[in-house]
Amino acid sequence: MSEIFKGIPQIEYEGAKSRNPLAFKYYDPEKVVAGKTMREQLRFAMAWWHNLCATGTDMFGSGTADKSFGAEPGTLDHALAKVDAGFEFMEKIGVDYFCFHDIDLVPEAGDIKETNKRLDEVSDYILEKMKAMGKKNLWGTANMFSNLRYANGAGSSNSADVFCFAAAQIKKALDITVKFGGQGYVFWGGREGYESLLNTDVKFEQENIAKLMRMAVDYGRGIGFTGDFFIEPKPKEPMKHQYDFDAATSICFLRQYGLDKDFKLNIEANHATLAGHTFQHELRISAINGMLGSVDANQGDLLLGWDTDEFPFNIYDTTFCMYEILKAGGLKNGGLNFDAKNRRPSWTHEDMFKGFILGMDSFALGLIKADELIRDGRLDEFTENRYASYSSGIGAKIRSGETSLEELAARAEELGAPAQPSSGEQEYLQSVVNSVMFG
Ligand code: XLS
Ligand code: CA
Ligand code: CA
Repeated sequence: MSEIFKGIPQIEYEGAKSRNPLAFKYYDPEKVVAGKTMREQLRFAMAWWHNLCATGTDMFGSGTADKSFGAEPGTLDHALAKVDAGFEFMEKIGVDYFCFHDIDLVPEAGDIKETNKRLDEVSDYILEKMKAMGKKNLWGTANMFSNLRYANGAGSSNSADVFCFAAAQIKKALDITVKFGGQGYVFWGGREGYESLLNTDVKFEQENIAKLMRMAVDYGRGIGFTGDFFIEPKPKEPMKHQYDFDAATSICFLRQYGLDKDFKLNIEANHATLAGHTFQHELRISAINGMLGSVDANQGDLLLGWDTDEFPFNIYDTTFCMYEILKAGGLKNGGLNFDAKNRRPSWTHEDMFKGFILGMDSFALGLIKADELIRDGRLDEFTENRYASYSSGIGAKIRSGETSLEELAARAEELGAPAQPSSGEQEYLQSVVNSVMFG
């Protein structure tokens, strides 16, 4: 097997002053931050679909990037060449994990038995490489949105036969995830949603999605999958209404159908902003519900409003993401998956590396700054003091549930006029953040 990314060296850490475009400025894998090495804290993953498959096609033009890797696209040879490219890429950039959809790995055949045969062959080859190079699978998933049969959804399809195909794909994707020792299995909604209520039984569809997930859990546990199942919330695109709109909606769904013990959430930055939330909000809502599982590390463009899947660049966002992760005690079975792609005009193989360098450095710097913010302590101290009225007297009784509306009303009457709450001092806290980040 010959080298694919010729001329690209092993990417090393050179420090913030380096002007070498093919070097890390902040990501120093062995540097210890908050008690663990950066490599352990960040657990970066490569998304097979964007990095090895996407060529930059958009609705106005064909791809600009050459991802043939020396083989004819659409052939099994190409599927194997992508494996070679993927492992050489992970090795040179220093990423330990990858994530995949079933049909990122092989071209889908007309018959599912043939697709599965191809998956066996290519996954055997991947496993060989994983063992030889020490690479790991973060999570697997099934693509239940591209094929025409999923036009009306997969678990939410009106067709029971389509539901069977979805089940078959999940079964196989779980088999491969377990074969790779993967730590997660993702359900992103795909086309699980609707365009019009005029033809849709929402309750029926949601019940069916839950049944499919329950069968996936039962099958997965039966074949030895001990990792986490994840729902990846997204509010829109491709469907107008996606059932897994955001973290709160997805948690409600999981609890409603008794799936919350096996599932956590995979939070994607770009999906958070599409839902009208910040990335940090979605992480916090997941974390406080014990549901923070994994992260799709990218960013959107607020001026555009669709799912642009850009490499992370905004250090405030990476800092607050790592702040939430550190506060939650880290990601257990999860990691930071670069569900991100180069912009269409950045079409060279070198750009693939530069995208990851940007993303990895942005998160490394975010990790350093989040740790500094936590150690600085002023945010925590302020927030704790802000609720101080609940630590004694009537406040303590409210917290412990030892009071009643009557007692509280009597207290209000005693006070006579509404009490003035203390200032939120948001501007002061924002300046604390800036002084920690840039001081
Ligand atoms: C699409 C999603 C998808 C999932 C995996 O918007 O981000 O790529 O991560 O199916
Ligand atoms: Ca994603
Ligand atoms: Ca996305």
